[in-house]
Amino acid sequence: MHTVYSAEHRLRDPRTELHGGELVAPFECPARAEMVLEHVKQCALGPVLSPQTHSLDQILRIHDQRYIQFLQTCWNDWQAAGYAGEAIPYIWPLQDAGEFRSEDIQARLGYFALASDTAVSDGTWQAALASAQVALTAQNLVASGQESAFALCRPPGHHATTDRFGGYCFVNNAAIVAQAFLDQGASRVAILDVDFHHGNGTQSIFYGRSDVMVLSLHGDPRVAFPYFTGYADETGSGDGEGFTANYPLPRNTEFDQWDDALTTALRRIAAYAPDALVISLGVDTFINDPISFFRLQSEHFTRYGARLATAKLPTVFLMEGGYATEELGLNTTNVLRGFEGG
Ligand code: B3N
Ligand code: ZN
Repeated sequence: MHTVYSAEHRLRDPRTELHGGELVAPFECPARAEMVLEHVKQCALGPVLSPQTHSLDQILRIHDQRYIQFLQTCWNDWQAAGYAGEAIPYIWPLQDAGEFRSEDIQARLGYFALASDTAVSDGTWQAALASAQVALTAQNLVASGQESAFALCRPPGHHATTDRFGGYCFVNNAAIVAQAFLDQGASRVAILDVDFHHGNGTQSIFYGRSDVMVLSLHGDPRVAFPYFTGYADETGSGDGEGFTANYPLPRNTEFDQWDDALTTALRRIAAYAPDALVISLGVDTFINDPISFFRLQSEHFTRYGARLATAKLPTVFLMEGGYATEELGLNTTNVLRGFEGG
């Protein structure tokens, strides 16, 4: 399997994350992608390619222009305002406040942020753009005939909505890849999100559409980020009714229970008969992940990788979360090698 990787991910290196009322060292850090790359090379998964340049238009198929402009200028505007720390929002519009009317960087930060965990720092936009280029290059490989490809995206994407960042995500790589398949002639695309956290951004982007089915296995949002979405009764709306599926799972979920949910999701995908499959691959389902609460062990990642291959679909894997840095590379490559049959 080809891997697409860009060293530009290192430009996203914030000093701070707001957690529990303290500024802590971010869990989502450059060492993550480097560990995965090291394992990709060590296990000889296949060639490692640099991304091609794709037009910003492909990102604008998913994200609002004003939001992208905000990401492009946020750090400069924040610095120009004279703040000493990194850009973290502290005020949000009330739900009934309508369009915000202030252009102050504080107002724009609050408007375009879905949470305050994720600081905007120098290089964030460049890294997020490179992450999307990595994703689109992997999509191109699969669209051109490769059975599968791995986009070693960093920062991740699945929490980003059309116009909100948060949960360590800025640009929704899975949505951009799915849209690229459709724009190149696919009729239906399935996105299966196996990250520990609900992919709220991906869900919201396609909630009213039937040409992209979004399925997500994740920690019960009653007790896990992002809290407000990911419930089993969220099934899509309008034309999209029946094309969203959520499988929330409780604390201490073991592999067998997780795998039962995967079986159900794979049946839904088979019935949908998509032209391509996009996997939002987070490995924060691992037992030792520092911010999650499932109990998958390293060998389970190999087993479910093999199960994903039974869908027999052109497949793009996109890196999402996973914070047990030591085992991150092994768990990720276990999925990919499992998919390839060992
Ligand atoms: O949920 C958390 C969080 C939970 C537990 C933590 N411990 C025990 C140190 C720390 C943080 N934070 C909110 C931001 C989480 C963003 C999730 C990103 C992700 O992987 N999405 O897939
Ligand atoms: Zn996650």
